[in-house]
Amino acid sequence: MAHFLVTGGCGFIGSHLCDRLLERGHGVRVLDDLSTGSEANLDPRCRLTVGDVADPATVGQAMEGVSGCFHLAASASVQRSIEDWLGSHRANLTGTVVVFDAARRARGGPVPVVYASSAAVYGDGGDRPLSEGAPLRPLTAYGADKLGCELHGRVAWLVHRIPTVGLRFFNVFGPRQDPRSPYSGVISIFADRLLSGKALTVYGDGGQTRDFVYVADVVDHLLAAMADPVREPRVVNVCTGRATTILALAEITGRIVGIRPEIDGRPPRTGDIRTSLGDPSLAKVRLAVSAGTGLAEGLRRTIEHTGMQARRHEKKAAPVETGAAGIQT
Ligand code: NAD
Ligand code: UD2
Repeated sequence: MAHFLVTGGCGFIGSHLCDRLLERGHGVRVLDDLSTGSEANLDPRCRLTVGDVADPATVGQAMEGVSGCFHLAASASVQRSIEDWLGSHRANLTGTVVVFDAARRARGGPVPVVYASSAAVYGDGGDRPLSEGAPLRPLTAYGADKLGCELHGRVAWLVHRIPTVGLRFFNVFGPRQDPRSPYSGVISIFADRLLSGKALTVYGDGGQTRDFVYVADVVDHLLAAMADPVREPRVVNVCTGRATTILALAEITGRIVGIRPEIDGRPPRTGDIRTSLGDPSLAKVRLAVSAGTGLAEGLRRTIEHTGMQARRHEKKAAPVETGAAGIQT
């Protein structure tokens, strides 16, 4: 049984990875500051340290004795990288350098690191499917920091022989994605609003497209990357190669929930990318992994989970009848 460190393991993607590592009989350590993640997402068999990924002493301790590190901790919000440039940079780029440096210093030699990059490094890549060799023109500090992670991931190997693989996640969706912020993933927002009987907000004409990849397939890519025997630094897309418009997404989601969605049209969001579509071939060739879950099936599982969560919250919020003696009945 190997032990792995998952930074950001209390988050949406990280918690699904922790579940899968446990299923495979591995030991799991988690480092998370609970800034956006929640302990409720985490299987109690994981050993959780609540702390900051940008703190060298904390990360150094967490790295000791593990066979590999999955580095997912970051501020995933583009909006936060606009409002709090320095704070977002510290978490996303300084935190990643701290992880690489701790992987180098760990007793027993460099610890392999698989880390989360993002399609944000491409910026607005135009209509064609984006392969890893496409121009990298990030449009936000968030994307620039993710590109910085990739450059340091390359140096980690060239200078310190730390094996690294960067995974460029496109638009990830699935259970546990938090719908509560206007900048949450569109699928988590649509599912939550439809199940609450609310209208769906569509920014722009709804013709903008995204490559939506289901979280279980993202976990497949993370595990395949860690198992990759090749040690040279890699950067690999995590995508399906299929584009879906936001209007089509609204229609499919409505069909699965059984409610015709009411659309509330708004002006386009500043900086919104018109087309985002990835080329999945390198992952298939180099990591022998592909995203096999169709959008409709992924949506069904997400909506089922969201519905269950909504019912659980209703039960918690339901008024409690009290008898004459004020005793709860
Ligand atoms: P998330 O917010 O659910 O998970 C991030 C986790 O990191 C949270 O548990 C949070 O508490 C933790 N964290 C944040 N800053 C930290 C810090 N300084 N120290 C320790 N822990 C910290 O987001 P997610 O969607 O699961 O994203 C996971 C990773 O995938 C991130 O690196 C994100 O940039 C990347 N990514 C996600 C998507 C997507 O579509 N969800 C797309 C591209 C890239
Ligand atoms: C994703 C990431 C962002 C960054 C970016 C890089 C998330 C949540 N966002 O932004 O962090 O990595 O990719 O390219 O992972 N939309 C609506 N109605 C809504 C919500 C969204 O119409 O209620 C639209 C939105 O204008 C956009 C599309 O849906 O055109 C997708 O929005 P998103 O926030 O889910 O993801 P994206 O690609 O903008």
